[in-house]
Amino acid sequence: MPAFANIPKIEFEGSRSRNPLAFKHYNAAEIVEGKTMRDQLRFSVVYWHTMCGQGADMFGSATALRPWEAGLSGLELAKARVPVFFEFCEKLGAPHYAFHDRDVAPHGQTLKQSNQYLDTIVKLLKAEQKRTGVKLLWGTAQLFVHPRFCHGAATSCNADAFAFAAAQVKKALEVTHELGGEGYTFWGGREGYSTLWNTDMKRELDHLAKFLHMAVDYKKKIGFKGQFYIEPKPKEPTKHQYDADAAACLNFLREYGLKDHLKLNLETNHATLAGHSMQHEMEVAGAAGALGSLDANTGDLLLGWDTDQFPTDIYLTTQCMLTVLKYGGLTTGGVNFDAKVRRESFEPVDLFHAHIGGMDAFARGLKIAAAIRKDGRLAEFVKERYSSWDSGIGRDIAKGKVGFKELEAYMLKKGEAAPNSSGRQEFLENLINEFI
Ligand code: XLS
Ligand code: NI
Ligand code: NI
Repeated sequence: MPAFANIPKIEFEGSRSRNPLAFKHYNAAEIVEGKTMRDQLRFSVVYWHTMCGQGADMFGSATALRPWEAGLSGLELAKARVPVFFEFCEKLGAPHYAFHDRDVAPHGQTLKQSNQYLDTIVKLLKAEQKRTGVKLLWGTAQLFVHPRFCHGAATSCNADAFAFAAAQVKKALEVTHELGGEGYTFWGGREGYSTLWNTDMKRELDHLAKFLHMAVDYKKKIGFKGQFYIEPKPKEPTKHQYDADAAACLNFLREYGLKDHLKLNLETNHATLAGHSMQHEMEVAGAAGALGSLDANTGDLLLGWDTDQFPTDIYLTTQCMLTVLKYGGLTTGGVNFDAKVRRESFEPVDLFHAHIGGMDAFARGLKIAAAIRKDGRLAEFVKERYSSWDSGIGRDIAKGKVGFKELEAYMLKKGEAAPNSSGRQEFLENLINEFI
């Protein structure tokens, strides 16, 4: 008996449809900027929120109604979730998914037992991938729930915690490889500190770099060709997370010779927590050739934590897709809904509404971004704004032909800088609204 027996396959019905279980904008086969929407957006469903999220928060217990879980626990529960998850992805038409080792399979009493549990589930995942054609966008290891990681994993003061984490990532890389994963993500769950009084920051960062180098080596060893990602997040759970934002991650990667091996997996809510917009984070990554994948969600600007809501803001998705298209589109990465339904939205059908809404919001963002690019006025304005660098003294500076001495001589002769032109922010904001 299918888990979502009353829910049909979600079809594209167009913007006039009033069917909550249909796409109004996401038409997988439609071509936008030379690729199908399916290939431009590469949507992905996360296992942890979708299958394991129970609606609990720090003040209240689980609310989610998940009939397929009735009476089950441990490995039996983990097994029961697999076909439900793939039924969900299939009905939604999501081409990808992502998981942590410990959300698909439970923690065992020992590492050995945990590995056995994982192997059992990986067999089922593999069969379901084959049956449905749904692919693994990226895998990851959960290195933050168990008490052994209370001081962090790769940055723990306890070398054994580092060793355990290494063993766990080794296994997670193997299974990601086995499942044909297109990537692997490192989110430094507890890699940070709660107080500097007890912390040797330099030592912890050295260890984190060592850990990632080991992962790079092991990746080569097993012939895993997927893309590695590092996911920035500034706080929560610790006061300060080392991978605080895109710029901090890039600096860390460069400092430790890891830049060629990892791109960034950027999450909207993490950008907000860092005091940045998602577009800012994407531009920072894109400019460094490190725009990898998106954890598509959104925060609530009135709440200061990682609420992981589904993205519905067309401005946000437009900005995301403008930046994605600007940097050549998603290749190995995707639009991965690292997002969860609200505690108050406890029925299974809410999972569908949430994902359909996110997919439609990104589909609109994609189409709007493509229209803005086709129109060309925005790009033309920016090009024109910098035109003083295309000839004369600007070009000489950019080409490294002049230094301070020549520039002084130039200005002494000229007397005053050429007049500035208006930034036209309001004009541009209005222009964007023409498309939204
Ligand atoms: C948590 C992170 C996490 C990563 C995967 O805030 O977003 O879900 O994406 O470990
Ligand atoms: Ni994430
Ligand atoms: Ni998050």
